[in-house]
Amino acid sequence: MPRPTAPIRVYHHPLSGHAHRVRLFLSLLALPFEAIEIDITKGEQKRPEFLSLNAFGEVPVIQDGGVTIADSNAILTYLAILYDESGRWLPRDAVGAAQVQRWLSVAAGPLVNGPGDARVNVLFGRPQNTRCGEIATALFKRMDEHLAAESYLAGAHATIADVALYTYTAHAPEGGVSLQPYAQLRAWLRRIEALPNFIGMVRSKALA
Ligand SMILES: N[C@@H](CCC(=O)N[C@@H](CS)C(=O)NCC(=O)O)C(=O)O
Repeated sequence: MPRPTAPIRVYHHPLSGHAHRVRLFLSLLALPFEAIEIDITKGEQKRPEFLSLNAFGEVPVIQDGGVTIADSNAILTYLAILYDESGRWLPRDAVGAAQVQRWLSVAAGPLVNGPGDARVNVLFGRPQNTRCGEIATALFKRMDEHLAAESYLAGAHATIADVALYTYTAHAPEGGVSLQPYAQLRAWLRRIEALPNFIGMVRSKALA
């Protein structure tokens, strides 16, 4: 298994689920990393020195030796291809890779637009948007049905699809979205939390 020559630098914020999915995957792969906090509540992500790492002005970003990668799903893909030669976390065959990518698209779409945005509204004291709740309900119902037949999102074992979907699903109650109706979804969360080297994300003050 290849190893980085120095700890991978991860620019993150402790309440960013996008950044947490990267820290989680680094931990699951048992790769050394150094977390550098960017205070997105103070606009540090829009300063020139950070924009030179990610012109979109968002965490997460990683630096691995001379390589800089932004975007959580791009980072998961990079880490899986470079550091997991077994192809377990990101299958190398066309169908297996497509099945994972299908869920990475969900992680960048309805997961963010539904439960993700509902949580951000609570965290930042913004008015709640009913559309977020509707998107979350439709998504979690679909995931729950899917997980009745499969242990993990893209098949019989965990892949980066599960890593990408975990955080904003687990933290949906912080946005007022209950997980109680979804028994299969909750069982899937517990399976991920039982993986060796799992690390969670801090709960937001909204529910502390
Ligand atoms: N597509 C990006 C989205 C990242 C993202 O939305 N990051 C948020 C924190 S969760 C951020 O940095 N927001 C600050 C801003 O937009 O100014 C990814 O997957 O990494």
